[in-house]
Amino acid sequence: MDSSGPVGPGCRGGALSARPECSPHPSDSTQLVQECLKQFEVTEAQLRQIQASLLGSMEQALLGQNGPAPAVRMLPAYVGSTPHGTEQGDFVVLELGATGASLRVLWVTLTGTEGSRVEPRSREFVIPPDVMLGPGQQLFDFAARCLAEFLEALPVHSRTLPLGFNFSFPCHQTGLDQSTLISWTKGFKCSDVEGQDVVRLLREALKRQGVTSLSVVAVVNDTVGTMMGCDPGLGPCEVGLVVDTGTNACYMEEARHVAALDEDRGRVCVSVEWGSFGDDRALGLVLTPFDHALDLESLNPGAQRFEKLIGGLYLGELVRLVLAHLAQHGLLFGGCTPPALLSRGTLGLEHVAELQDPSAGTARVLTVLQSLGLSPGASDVGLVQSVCMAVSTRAARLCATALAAVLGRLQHSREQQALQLSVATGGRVLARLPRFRSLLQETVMLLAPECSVTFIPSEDGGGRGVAVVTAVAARLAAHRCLLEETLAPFRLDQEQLVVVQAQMREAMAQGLRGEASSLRMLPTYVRATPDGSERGDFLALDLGGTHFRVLLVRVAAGGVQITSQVYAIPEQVAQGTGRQLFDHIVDCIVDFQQRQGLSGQSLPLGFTFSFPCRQLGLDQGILLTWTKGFNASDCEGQDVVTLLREAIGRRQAVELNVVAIVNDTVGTMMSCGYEDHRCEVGLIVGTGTNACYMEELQNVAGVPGDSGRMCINMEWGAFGDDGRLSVPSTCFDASVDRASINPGKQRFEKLISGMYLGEIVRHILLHLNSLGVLFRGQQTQRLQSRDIFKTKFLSEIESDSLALRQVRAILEDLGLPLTSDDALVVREVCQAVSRRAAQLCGAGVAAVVEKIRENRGLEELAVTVGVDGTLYKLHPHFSSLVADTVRALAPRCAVTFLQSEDGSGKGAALVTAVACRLAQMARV
Ligand code: 0WK
Ligand code: BGC
Ligand code: BGC
Repeated sequence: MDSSGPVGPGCRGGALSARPECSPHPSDSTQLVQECLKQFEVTEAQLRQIQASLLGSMEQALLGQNGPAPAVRMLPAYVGSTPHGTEQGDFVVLELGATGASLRVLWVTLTGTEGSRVEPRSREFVIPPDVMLGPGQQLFDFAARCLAEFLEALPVHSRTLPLGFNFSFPCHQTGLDQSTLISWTKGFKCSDVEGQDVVRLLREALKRQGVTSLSVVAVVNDTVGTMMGCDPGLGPCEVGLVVDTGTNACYMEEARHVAALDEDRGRVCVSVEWGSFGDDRALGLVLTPFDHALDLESLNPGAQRFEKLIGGLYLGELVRLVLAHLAQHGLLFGGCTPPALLSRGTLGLEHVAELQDPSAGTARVLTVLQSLGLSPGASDVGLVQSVCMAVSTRAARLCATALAAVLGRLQHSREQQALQLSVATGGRVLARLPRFRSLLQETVMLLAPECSVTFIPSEDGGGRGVAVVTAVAARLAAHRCLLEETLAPFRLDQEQLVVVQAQMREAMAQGLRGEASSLRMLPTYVRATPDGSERGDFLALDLGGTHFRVLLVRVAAGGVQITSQVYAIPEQVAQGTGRQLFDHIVDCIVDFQQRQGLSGQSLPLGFTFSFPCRQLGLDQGILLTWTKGFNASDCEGQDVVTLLREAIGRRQAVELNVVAIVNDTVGTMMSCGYEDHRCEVGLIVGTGTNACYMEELQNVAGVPGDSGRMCINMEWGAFGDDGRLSVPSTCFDASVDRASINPGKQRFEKLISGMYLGEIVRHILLHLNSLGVLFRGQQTQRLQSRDIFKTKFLSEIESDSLALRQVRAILEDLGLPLTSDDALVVREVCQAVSRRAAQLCGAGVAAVVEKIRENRGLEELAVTVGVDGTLYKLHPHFSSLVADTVRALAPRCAVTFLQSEDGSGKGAALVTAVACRLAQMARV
């Protein structure tokens, strides 16, 4: 710096000396003084330029487009859930960083009733300089000891008190209690903290110091605490402004404008971190040599340039540098530069506040200067005050400019020209420099005239606000525990799944041996999968899934052609009489034949009948019990093919040759087997669930012959109906079972399939609603109605491509009054329920493929599983979770899952084709 500018500490030619350096009083002093102070004047044009540049940086950062050195950071503060006003309880707040070399501990009691306040108890602890610059552990241990000391005198009574950590530094927050320090500011520079989660560091320190009565539930930036502490009676504060040792602001931004967040509804609090504005030279036009000198000697040169123009930590230093400059140029203190004026930190905020206080008379100013080791003359008072005024005026106007930029952002974000809002303010610069406050208001009105701003000084530096955020965090943390507790039984670990696999193997063996077992292991009389030589036209029926279909299946050399028609099975038919049901089926067949010009033709027909049937032959199946919402009378215990034939018989002029009845699992296996000959397992995960596979005939009791294989319909939906399934049954499963038309039956199915998952979720949501975790505990009528939460919602809500906003849309269509937190909770519930279903299904498939491998005495087995069913096909993660579980539980089986394209109708036709071919060969 040239001789005309300020000098570095100490004296010319090097080392600091106690003896003041003196220089002659220049003739043109007034002009020199004017020149010097003029540097601190910022014109309105410059302010507007800074305002525009800052607004530009803010919007760039919101879009996630930060340059190499982000001008401002725009950090989401995870405070979206605004206080209900009902928050109550005792909270401890630890404030670190807001007020420089001290930390404050507060005990805040929230009454939960508007207007009634309990004065917080607080204590300030001075932080030794070596602690502010030493190892991070030392700083956090110091904080923990202060907390312990503070609590000693207070009625803690072995409770665990929620602690809110007011940590006033730039942090990437990833949760209300997770925050990574980006960089220190304001006189702090502890090692091993930047890049770390400061909540973890505090928790570890509390542990090391044996403080067990505190649980850290939230970390909050001081601007957020200031905004949240704003008395709701004075109107919602949507901006929090702090000017203390450092400076910063936060405000409520539309969530959809924050690229870093996956949310578009509602608002979220964003900490601007404007202290770093200008680090990319945007401030070049207003920075003075004094600012550069201050920056060079600071702990973080080149950083926080904007803060160093405004923050209370720097105002005194700037004044000192100017006073030193003026003294060295003989313009002050008789041209003598006392050592005090050359040593950093001599002048603090309180000095500037006193020196510039217009009501402080000359005597007072002289006293203050003498207390600093200076020997001022009366003539110096005016100049010293002007210097203080120049520095703090610039600070106030620049702070106002930044605030005006934030207001401009709010105008953009709310698409409102005129804005009326309250700004909560905190910090000693605002509190101690009255001129600062008035200049701030004036300049804001100048730069943002359309905004009518009410400034609301925070009464306790944001302590109450931090307590409110902590209360909200505590509430969310408590909700998180309740949610974890509720969902824990749905989280199955590998060990539990291995047990399920073993229990299924045991039940399979018992079922095959014809012993009592919840797995009926029904022989299907399908002995082979298609070999591609099948030919002909076949009719097929597909009953039991979401849709009833009639199909015309043409099997030719070139492949299989299918024409099909979906028909509805009204509930009153599905739950009417058997006669009604089968007459309805024949009506559909006749309608189909007419549409396809097949009337009068008697094509071989394959009947996919997706219910448990004991087959006595390919075309004989005794219905054992209805499942999946069907309950037609006079059918159970009857041969379904007979019932169909009788219905055909009741209909004049209809000729149909029912050749085979197959289960949809068998149809699916056959249909996929036509494409992939290794397909020896059929799996359905749709309305219901079930599996079949090719078993060695010798293992099938009750079916003559012991060579070759036969397809076994496991009817695994009933697995566990004998109580031998160790998977914990939750009260929600019990509610779904109780409300079903077949209580106590199809236990495994009711844990897995599409007919039930939505209902399980609905019951869990009702439970969480009753606990106050969801929908603010408000009763939601809509959720009381059965089947209102469709299983397809799970598939939609869990889709990765669906942002939270779409989750909300689905739920709002259900008329649920939800917050964004609620949408997250609902998604988590859906994930837990579908994950359990997929894992259990995977454990079942693992049991089957291991059985086949062992049947064949193979080290390794490569097998294909043909799959169908809406849940398996539409759910975004179900199929991969099933495959992961099978890989984990049957590592020696290479399992390919082949989704059936044409459903099991084709399979039924192929079974019919095989039967016809075999019958043909038998006749030849
Ligand atoms: C389509 C098949 C049908 C089966 C259904 C199961 O063609 O046989 O019953 O899948 O899935 P859902 O329709 O129950 O979801
Ligand atoms: C920090 C901010 C804080 C402000 C006021 C700045 O140095 O980066 O996080 O809000 O000081 O304390
Ligand atoms: C039935 C099975 C059928 C499964 C899938 C179950 O309810 O009992 O026969 O395979 O649903 O549709």
